[in-house]
Amino acid sequence: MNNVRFNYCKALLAIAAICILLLTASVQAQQTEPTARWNAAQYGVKPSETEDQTDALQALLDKAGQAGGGTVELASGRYRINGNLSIPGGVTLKGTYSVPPTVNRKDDNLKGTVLLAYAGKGDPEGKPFIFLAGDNAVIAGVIIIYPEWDRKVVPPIPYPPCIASSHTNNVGVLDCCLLNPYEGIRMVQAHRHLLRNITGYPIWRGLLVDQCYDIGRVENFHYWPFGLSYNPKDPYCEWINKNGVAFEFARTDWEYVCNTFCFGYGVGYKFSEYRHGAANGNFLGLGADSCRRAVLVEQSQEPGLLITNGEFVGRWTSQDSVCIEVAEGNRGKVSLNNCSFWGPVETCIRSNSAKGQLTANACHFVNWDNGGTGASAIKIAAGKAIISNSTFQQAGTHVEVLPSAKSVVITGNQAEGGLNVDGVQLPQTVMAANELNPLDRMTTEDKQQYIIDLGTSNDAAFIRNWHGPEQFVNNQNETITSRWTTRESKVNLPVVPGKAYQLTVRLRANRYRDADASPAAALWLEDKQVASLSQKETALPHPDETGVITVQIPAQDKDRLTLVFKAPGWVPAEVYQRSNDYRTLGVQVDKIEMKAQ
Ligand SMILES: [Ca+2]
Repeated sequence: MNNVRFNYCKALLAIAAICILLLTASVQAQQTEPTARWNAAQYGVKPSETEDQTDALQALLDKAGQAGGGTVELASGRYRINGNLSIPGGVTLKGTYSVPPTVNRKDDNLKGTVLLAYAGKGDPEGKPFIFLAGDNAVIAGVIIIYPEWDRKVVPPIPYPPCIASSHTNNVGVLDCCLLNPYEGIRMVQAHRHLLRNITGYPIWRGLLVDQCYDIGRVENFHYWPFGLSYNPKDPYCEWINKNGVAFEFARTDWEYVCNTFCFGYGVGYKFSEYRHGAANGNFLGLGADSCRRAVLVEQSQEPGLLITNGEFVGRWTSQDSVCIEVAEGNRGKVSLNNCSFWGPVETCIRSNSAKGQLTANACHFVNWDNGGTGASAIKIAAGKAIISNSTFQQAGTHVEVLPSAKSVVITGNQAEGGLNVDGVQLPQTVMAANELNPLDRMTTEDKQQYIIDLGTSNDAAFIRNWHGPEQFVNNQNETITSRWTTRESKVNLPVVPGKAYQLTVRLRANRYRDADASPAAALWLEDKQVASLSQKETALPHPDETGVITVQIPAQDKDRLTLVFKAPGWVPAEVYQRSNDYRTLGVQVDKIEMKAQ
């Protein structure tokens, strides 16, 4: 037994000696042999929510920089960083993640590397939390959380950028979650940046690129309300939905942006101009949901913005949202190819730029005219535009050309109810090979006698600025299709020149509130009042019944007349206690009939 115990002790001693030798060797290797990786835990950096790790981690980053670069590895854990970190050229600060993580709540007990940021509270122009200080500096695989953030504080407290770089080449931000920074990433004179696989919900701005003169890459972003239970009416969510910008591109040459998504911002993608100019580039697979402006082009370079495979989605009950707005001063071309627009929105594309050119090719549109007042899917208020090979999945006004537009070419489009263009008669509107609407298809014989049946899918080509289609049941239990007029609703009436007509308007009698109240409610033909809409004068039946107004129209030179329903308007919610209907209504119309005499 003794012998065995003696041998056992000897073996233990021998093992201990070997261990000491190995340890010594390893310490010597750390000191003398070159390495490309530093494990931060071995240099006094430890996970702690209470003890500041700034100095220890910065010292190791500097050491890696002095060694010529390499990777500083941070093990799983929450690291409190009271100050700022500067990553030297050639150094990667790397956490545990190799795909971008997401977070449900900021206090989740997450596995993986989490940096807790505190510095710069209240100072948006202060030092960034992480500065990529030299060429090829990289941060990768971490979650960054601002623990002092509080969604109940509105407006949110500003902080400096979470990650920034300037006067560098080839810096990178990879596989990170920027959970709740005030400003996410700022790249100014950071040429050929590579920003890839980023999640999070930056508050005021997610990304700014400016003064980047060689091609930067932005790929696979997902800016979505991580860490929040989202409620559009919550003041914090509302603040971001009004003031937040997910992506902003000012002067950058040939920026490549691919597969990026954002939710609930004031502007999803903002193209702006500061002192050094604006952007041009390739924007493939942009997504924006529930933004006031999915894309806002304030300015772009003349080679333009190539936006392909975009998905631009509306914003619930909003009546002021536009998916793509091109501002008046924009000079560059905006090219939209194979983009899809859906979700409730007022207008999908609005171009106001006199010098710019907009092309929408092979795009798809549905769910516009959220307010139901006849808003168009595409509105060209200025400059030049081409709308081609696109599809519109609902009846309504598909394209609106204003007299201030320079040239609008509309070809090869299909639309529910036939393509319906407002401004078709303008000399600058050129159209060919579009799906015809019922008005386009009318022969001279058709024009002798026809009925516009309001509230059915083929009424859209005839009407402008009406509320949406709806139905009511009359005294005979018949379902009547109809539309309400707005304060001023128009109807295009084709006529055969030289023929007199009888016009018959069939409308619902009992909701004549406005007409009762105001003698100004009237029917106009071109610039002449032709009939009253007043209850007394028209003596329409009561209640829930349709009555008729007839007007004799003398022979005309032209082949189209405009009938206008004018009314000061009334609001159901102001008349009926239980109503939630805040629309301004005029009268409810079932049918309009024209008959040559
Ligand atoms: Ca009808």
